[in-house]
Amino acid sequence: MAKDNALLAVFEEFFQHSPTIEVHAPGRVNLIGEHTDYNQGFVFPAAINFGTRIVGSPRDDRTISVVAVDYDYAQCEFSLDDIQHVDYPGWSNYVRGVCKELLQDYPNLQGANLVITGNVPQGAGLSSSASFEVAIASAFNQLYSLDLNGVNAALIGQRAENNFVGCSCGIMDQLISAMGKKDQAMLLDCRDLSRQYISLPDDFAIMIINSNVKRGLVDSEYNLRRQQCEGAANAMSVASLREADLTLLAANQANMSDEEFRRARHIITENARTEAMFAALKQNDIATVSKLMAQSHVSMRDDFEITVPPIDYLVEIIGEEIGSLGGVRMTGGGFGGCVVALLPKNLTEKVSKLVEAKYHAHTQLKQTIYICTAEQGAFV
Ligand code: GAF
Repeated sequence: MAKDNALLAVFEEFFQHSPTIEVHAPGRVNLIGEHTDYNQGFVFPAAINFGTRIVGSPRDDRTISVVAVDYDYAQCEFSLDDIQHVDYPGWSNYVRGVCKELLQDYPNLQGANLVITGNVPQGAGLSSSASFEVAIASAFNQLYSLDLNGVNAALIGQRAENNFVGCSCGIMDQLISAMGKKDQAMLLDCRDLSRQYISLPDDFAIMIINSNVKRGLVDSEYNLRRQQCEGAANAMSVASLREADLTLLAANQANMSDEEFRRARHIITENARTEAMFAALKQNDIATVSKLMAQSHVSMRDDFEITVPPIDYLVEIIGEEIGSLGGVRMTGGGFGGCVVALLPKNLTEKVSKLVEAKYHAHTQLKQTIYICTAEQGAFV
């Protein structure tokens, strides 16, 4: 990510004046509660110290002019009166999508000059897109004093993703990017969007290990999981899987496919684990945290079928190393991406060395490790 002063200089070079606003929106790591958000369930993410930064100025016409520092300073322009999805440059669809959704609520929106940079690893399951969407919403909020709050901004970002970009994602990523708090994780109830925050233990680190598995077919597999969950909910005559429990599921097993059954079992058990993990962290009961994260991973691997062998391998070797002193599981939408470990700070070096020694030899891939901190969201 370009440094702030550098960003300023880029802006001045492209637009011949100084920016009037600067905003930042973080990516996120999810500690537990995977694919539960669009099933009206619980998620437990933290915003992280990687994000998207934008500097901008207002315009007196309806043109949006954007420079993407990380795409070789590519510049793209479009009019708020004619917002079309484009094949190229793909990144501009996030700007277009958010503008289109903003126009629903603010039809008289004016244009903007924007320079954007980010350092959330892309395609790693750390929400680079949500951070981009929330940063755009935040930029317009500041440029035109729009009275957006974090929840509205998150919903706008989610609608942009659902309606314009084409992924039927839930609300977790945008909401934590907008509403995360420093040094805290957030238990979000995706049914009513109520939030409870909890400080992470001082002597613990959030360690993220990027498997660097290239994620393929993510959107289509993601959308398919969502359909299967809806299929299972229909078979049980409930509005969402949040309303179901294991007894109802067993009673209706004959009404659904084996896949629908296992997808639903993951969601039902994952919701329970997510609430239990919040309670365990409150008690500083790390042995329980460890067990819940391990169970979550197995459920994602066997019932939801969203993990891949290199990720399973990372979870296995790290889990063996840290035992009940910490937890480890895949984080994010799946089909590649990252593993998250919540572990005592004094174990991070040992775990890094272990992964370095074993991961490449076993998978021919090279990991990237980030020791992260929980950070403040764009609207906090
Ligand atoms: C992706 C989605 F964008 C989120 O809404 C969530 O469903 C997550 O996958 C899985 O928990 O990040």
